[in-house]
Amino acid sequence: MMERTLLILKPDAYQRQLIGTILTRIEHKGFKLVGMKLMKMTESIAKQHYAPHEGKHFFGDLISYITSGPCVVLTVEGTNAITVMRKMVGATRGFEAEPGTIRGDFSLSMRYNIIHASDSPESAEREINIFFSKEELMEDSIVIRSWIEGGE
Ligand code: 3AN
Repeated sequence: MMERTLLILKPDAYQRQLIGTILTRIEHKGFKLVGMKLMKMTESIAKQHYAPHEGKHFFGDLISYITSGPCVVLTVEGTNAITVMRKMVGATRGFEAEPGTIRGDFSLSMRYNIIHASDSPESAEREINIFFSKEELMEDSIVIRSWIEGGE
């Protein structure tokens, strides 16, 4: 099933200059980038995004971290994008994530775990709408197909 999911390459990924490496994995897997922004999240946007964790003991630290530096926010599209990206991302805690996953290869930490990926179709829709307007999401498959097929 064609799906879209929201990814956040977090401030630790930016600081460690891993953005290109992670984007390469996502593109090589076959996902299409349909939305992409470099942004330093405001506290208000961060709280909206992490609303399901409000009240938890780590909420304050989570908001401080995600607003501490630039993030790359993406919407990607492809077959079963939500499940497949969660597999590619790996377990929440870097020290538990399997080698070969993004967290497994690049993080040992629970908080500084490089990347966020939506965990369900409902979260994906909610999260995409926080970061992207309809006009900011590319509807480009026809253009790309004509290139691949050697059209004008
Ligand atoms: P995931 O990012 O794997 O979906 P969530 O949604 O459970 O994980 O948690 C969101 C973020 O909150 C995690 N990426 C992590 O940075 C932080 N977090 C989750 N659980 C804890 C915890 N028990 N203590 C500190 N930080 C946590």
